[in-house]
Amino acid sequence: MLLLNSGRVEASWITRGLVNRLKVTTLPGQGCLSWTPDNGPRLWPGVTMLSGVCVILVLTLGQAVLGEEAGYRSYKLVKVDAPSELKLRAIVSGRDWVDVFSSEGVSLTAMVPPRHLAELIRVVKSQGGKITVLHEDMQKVADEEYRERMRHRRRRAVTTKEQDLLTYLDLDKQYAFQDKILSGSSNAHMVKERIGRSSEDRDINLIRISADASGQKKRTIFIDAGIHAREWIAPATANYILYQLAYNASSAGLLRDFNWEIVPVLNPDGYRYSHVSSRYWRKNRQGNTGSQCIGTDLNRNFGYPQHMPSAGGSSNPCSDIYSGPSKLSAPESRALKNYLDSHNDTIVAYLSLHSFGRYILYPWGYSLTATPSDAAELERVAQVANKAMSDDYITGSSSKALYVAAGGSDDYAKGGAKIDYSYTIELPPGMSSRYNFAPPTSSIPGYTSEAWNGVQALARELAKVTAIAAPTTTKITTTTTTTQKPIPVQSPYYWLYQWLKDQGVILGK
Ligand code: 0X9
Ligand code: ZN
Repeated sequence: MLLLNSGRVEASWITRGLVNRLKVTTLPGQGCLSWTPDNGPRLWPGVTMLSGVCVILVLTLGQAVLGEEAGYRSYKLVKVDAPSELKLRAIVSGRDWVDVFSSEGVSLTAMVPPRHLAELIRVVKSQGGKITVLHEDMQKVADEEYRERMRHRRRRAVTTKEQDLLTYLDLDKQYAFQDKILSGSSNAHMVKERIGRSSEDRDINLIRISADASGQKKRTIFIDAGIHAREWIAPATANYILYQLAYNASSAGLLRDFNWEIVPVLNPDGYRYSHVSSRYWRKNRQGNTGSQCIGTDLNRNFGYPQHMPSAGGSSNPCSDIYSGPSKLSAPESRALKNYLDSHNDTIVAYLSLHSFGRYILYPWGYSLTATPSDAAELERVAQVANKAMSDDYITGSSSKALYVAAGGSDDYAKGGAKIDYSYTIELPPGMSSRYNFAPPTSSIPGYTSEAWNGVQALARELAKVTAIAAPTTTKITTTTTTTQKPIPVQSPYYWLYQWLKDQGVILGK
């Protein structure tokens, strides 16, 4: 579509499943000046002409420059079945252009650039495996997804927070939602806090939800989403959880037992980029010295127990799983790390929302052999959440249930920040669904409410088995309560302790 507007021409067209916006102006004697949100201004010198001609020139010459490299024309989605996990690893290893979407046992689904398909077919065959092309052109898939989204789009500029829960929000709408949610609840007290800034200087926001404004120190459940840009169901789920906690009166018990801290989009730059430019973008948008390629995979950058790109990450900045030059080199991972470190006296559970595949994962991701001493307890609580959802989540340590990948936020939360209950939840759809990072808008309510059921069940379980030191912000006048130490869950008197706590005789926790 072209719009003529007093010498300036604006064009918009759809590629990569996204609307591209281009403004072109004639600069007399100098040439054509184009501007796109992603590429900024660019001068096309040596041509002095009418605006309309400028547009044709820029559209024709500009495809490659103005973002075609971010498209997925003829990219294939393939399923690889290998005879063993070892052979599956051999197929992928060293091939940084294989963008693994999901993986289960001896199979994986990945997106592959067309120029590498022949090589992949050869390698899979030489390892005795099987390769099936699921989609011939991922651009078409992204375009179709975009059209589906547009069919569900609210035409009104102003939407209610309830309407916002029914769709995938672009970054501006996501920020607006965070502000909308803050006011209007009679059930909960909320504050927004900036925990850091992204590499492109955007706010990384956290919403703290508590029963009231007293500032009472309580056990806290921390949830983040959007570490990976393209996993849009994750921020949508975080928003839903925020809303339910703050606006559903039946969340009173959960607010009595816990404070909640939620970061709906940890990687705002990447999230925005996956909306406006490149649908399958995963990393942040940080530049890399000595490379044209952009971005670090934040979930390879947390450096626990140390920076280990060779364990399921990559040292190649062009890879989708680039671990970064050093641990915590990305401002987004640093922001999360600093927050967890400085609030680990209250945070009892860390939940990181990702997609897809329906997994509940816990540490360690960095090693197949290392196991946390409380793995059985982590598994037990994961099962409680699973039962409250569709009961078909795969639970387990992430290295065993999924794959080895060092540098994850969950490993840092447990090993670095010493938060006992640390989970990565891979939200729906399941592994075998034809929708990957793009479940249709119509499935959002089902998926988000399923996750909310799991989170509630997990919280109710953790209310029984976790405790923090007595609150410091509440003035306690009686001596009996200040000296009361939490009784461990194994104690035969735990039920009595819990009951006294519920009656308000013992404060805190
Ligand atoms: O690979 C990841 O970072 C996560 N899967 S995803 O498909 N969302 O990219 C899994 C992370 C599990 N945790 C660790 N490996 N520490
Ligand atoms: Zn992810």
